Amino acid sequence: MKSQVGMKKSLVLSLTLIIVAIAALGILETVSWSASYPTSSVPPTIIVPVDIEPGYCPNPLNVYGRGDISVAILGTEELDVTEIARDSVRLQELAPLRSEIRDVAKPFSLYTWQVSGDKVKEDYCTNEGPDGKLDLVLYFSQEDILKAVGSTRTGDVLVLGVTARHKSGALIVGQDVVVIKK
Ligand SMILES: [Ca+2]
Ligand SMILES: [Ca+2]
Repeated sequence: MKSQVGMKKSLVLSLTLIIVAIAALGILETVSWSASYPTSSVPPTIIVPVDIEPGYCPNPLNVYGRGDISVAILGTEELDVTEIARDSVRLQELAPLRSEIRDVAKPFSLYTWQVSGDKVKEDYCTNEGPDGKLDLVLYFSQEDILKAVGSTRTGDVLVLGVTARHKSGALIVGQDVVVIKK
C-alpha cells in the first residue's frame, strides 16, 4: 500500500512538473514573441530633401576624387535641422567626417524619392542657393563613397541615400542623385 501511495505521489509530482514546464514554455514564447515584434515602438519616418554638393546640379562624383564632398539635409517649414541627431547621420552607411549648420540651398521641387532605376536623370536636382532656412551640411570622403557604391562607369547616374535619427525618435530618410565623372 505504501509503495502504491508513493507511486501516486510521484505521478502527481511528475504531472505537476510537466504542467509547470508547459506553462513556463508558454510564458517564454509570449515574452520572445512580444520582444521580436514590438508593435508600439516602430518609429515614424520623415522624408527630407537632400542636396549633394549644394550649389551644383548635376552633382559629380569623381572617380579620381580624393577630396571631401558636401551633403546637405535641407531645412523646411516642417524640418528644423537642429533637431537632427548629428552623430546618427549616414550616407550609404558612411558616417560624416564633420558637420555644420548653415543655409546653403533651397530644396529641389521634385524629390527623387519616387523615382528609381533608369527613370532617374542626372539633372533631377537644383543649383539654387540659400533660401533663408538653415540646413545641416555634412562632409564625407569622396573616396569612401566610391568604395561604398562599388564598381561604376563614367556617366552612371546613381541615387545615394541618407538616413538619420530625429531627436523625437523618428527615422529621417532622404536621397539625391550623382553622376560618375572622370
Ligand atoms: Ca547639388
Ligand atoms: Ca536652406
